[in-house]
Amino acid sequence: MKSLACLMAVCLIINVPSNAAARSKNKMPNQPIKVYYLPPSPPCRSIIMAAKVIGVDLELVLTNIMEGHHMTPEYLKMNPQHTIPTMDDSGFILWESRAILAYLANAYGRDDSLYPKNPRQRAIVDQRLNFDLGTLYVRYSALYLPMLFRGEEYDEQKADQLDEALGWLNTFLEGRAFVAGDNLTIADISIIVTITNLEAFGYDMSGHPNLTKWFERTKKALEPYGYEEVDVAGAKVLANFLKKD
Ligand SMILES: N[C@@H](CCC(=O)N[C@@H](CS)C(=O)NCC(=O)O)C(=O)O
Repeated sequence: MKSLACLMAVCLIINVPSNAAARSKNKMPNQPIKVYYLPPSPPCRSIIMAAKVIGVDLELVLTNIMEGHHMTPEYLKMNPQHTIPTMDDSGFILWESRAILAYLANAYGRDDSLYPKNPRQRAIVDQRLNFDLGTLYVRYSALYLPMLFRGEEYDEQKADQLDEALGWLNTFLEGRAFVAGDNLTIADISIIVTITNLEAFGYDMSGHPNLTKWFERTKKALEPYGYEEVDVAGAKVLANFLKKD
């Protein structure tokens, strides 16, 4: 197992100011929401961008999973599953990035555009989030995590399975600007981190034209909310890791 120690030698706390300007006070958290994170971690990147879109402040707690900071008794008490991201909103603890995205949008969203209240519209967002959790990210992980962390070779069969999932995503995007409809939702913010990794890894997505158009559109939509500094920067760290193999 390689080490990302250069990136995470210490645990520190970083305040990420948001654009919370026009927010009524009762919609703001009492104190910044803590998120235990690591910069290159894809699910952590989605939380940071979503918080910026929503306009809610985060207190980011750098958590070095390569050095076991997620296995301390304190961390395990908070999250027995020992994953990052983990959120602590004034004592309300939550993990699983897509659940955190939904919570932030529900609790602090200016309106319901990121996570619609309409049952059918919300169901489509949920379907995309579940597709991401259960299919897209799983197939991405099956191909790339062994290459990233165990130095294994590119596996054509796993690549075909990932490409099949990208093909499904391409089909979902037929006639839609964003993955769940006409506007950006938390599903786009969850899915883009995987697609950003694929771009950084040099994966050829040109066979999926709806997907590549959506990718450019969503990059633009997230540009003011840390797309380059958070998402691309994290993906580049992983890509460098890949190239060292
Ligand atoms: N489905 C979870 C995945 C979380 C996850 O596996 N995070 C990785 C880092 S990207 C992690 O915490 N690994 C350490 C561990 O599982 O012990 C989510 O979206 O939050």
